[in-house]
Amino acid sequence: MYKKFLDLGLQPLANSYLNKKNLYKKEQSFKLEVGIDIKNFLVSIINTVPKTKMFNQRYPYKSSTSKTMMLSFYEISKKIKKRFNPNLVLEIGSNDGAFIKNFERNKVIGVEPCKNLANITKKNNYKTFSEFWNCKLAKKITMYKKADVIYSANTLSHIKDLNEIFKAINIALNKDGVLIIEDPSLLECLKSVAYDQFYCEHIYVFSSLALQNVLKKFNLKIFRIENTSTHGGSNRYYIKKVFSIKNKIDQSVKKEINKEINFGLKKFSTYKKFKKKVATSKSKLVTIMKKLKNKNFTIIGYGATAKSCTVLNYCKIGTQFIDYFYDTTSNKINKYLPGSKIKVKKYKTLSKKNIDYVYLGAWNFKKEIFKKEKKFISMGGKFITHVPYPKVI
Ligand code: JHZ
Ligand code: SAH
Repeated sequence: MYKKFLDLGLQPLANSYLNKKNLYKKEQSFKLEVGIDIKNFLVSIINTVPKTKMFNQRYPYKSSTSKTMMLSFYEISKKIKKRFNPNLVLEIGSNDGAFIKNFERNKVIGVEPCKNLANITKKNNYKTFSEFWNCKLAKKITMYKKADVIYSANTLSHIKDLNEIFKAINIALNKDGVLIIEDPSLLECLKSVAYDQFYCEHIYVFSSLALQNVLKKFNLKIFRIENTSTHGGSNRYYIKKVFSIKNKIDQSVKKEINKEINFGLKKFSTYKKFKKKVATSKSKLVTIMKKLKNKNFTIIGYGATAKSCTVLNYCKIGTQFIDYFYDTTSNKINKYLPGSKIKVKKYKTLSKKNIDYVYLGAWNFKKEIFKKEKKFISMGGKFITHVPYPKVI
């Protein structure tokens, strides 16, 4: 049973971009509420949307649109090769191939339910199964050869049925194999009041505590945790079948869990405090927008993210404040953000001539974006962010 601690209102599906034709049609929506399973400390959205409504041939997100992610996938694949020398790597949620393209074609298999994306890697001759991850698929893929490494970034937190995921992983993973999961960290999310980590696709925001509890049932164990800076602060969990852990568990596991306990992830009061901070964040962001608009400044958005969908709809920010969003993703251009109906335009280098303020939808790529927009910044162009608290930078 989930104990509710946050209500982010009625929300559309975060990646269901609108086009001119359906702009004024009633959008599908759901109540975005967040709760915690007190037994496992697992934080989850309470009402979920059927997976096929979110992940289908129209899915627009492409991992390879940011240099930061490309580099991160290159580096982890180098590490995997060096540390584990795998004969077969399996990726769950391979998207457009940003990770698998770092491996030899005969040593890697992708699983990606969105056909438009799976077709990209298939065309590049990477073996890809365009299906949802489950036991049946695990048996089919690894009938003759099991995986030495299963890697899954920003995907397992999107799958409701954790029983099915981990049962299937147990089927597909070699007895000495390593499962590597990478997902946004609940600790970082709460610390930086990044409430936009909650939307339809993010069914769970994992903590080490919760994951450790969930894994017990499947005889899987975390033996190492690395903190990574991607997506606003994530954790990379290294996991093995319990009986195959010969060496000691790395100290990083205890360290991370203690960090989480000390922050208060086991106490419901921590989540109630977060709820208050979220409400403050909303009113501050709206105040900033109102002040700037009253002075007739032009505000645009940068990075039409799934996260933005939560912020814009929760704060009721629409075209009264933001003229349009810039984004580099081909599938989002000339479409409209769900709910707020703000238009997404093809990215152009920012110019002070027609833009004063830029709301950072992709705040998780602040470093990469600020580097790209050096000129705009040097000319006095300003950004607005809500993480870790609403401010102009
Ligand atoms: P980004 C999606 O979330 C959905 P989103 C999903 N649920 C998830 O977990 C993460 O991805 C992994 C654009 N951009 O990665 C590209 C620029 O325009 O924060 C993207 O549309 N210029 C699967 O959508 C968006 O911003 C740039 O210079 O919250 C970034 O989306 C850069 C760097 C990005 O994920
Ligand atoms: N791993 C990439 C992609 C993350 S986006 C990255 O880190 O950038 C999440 C991906 O998971 C999407 O491409 C989506 O289609 C896929 N996905 C969602 N549900 C899934 C499921 N049940 N099984 C396998 N993949 C799934």
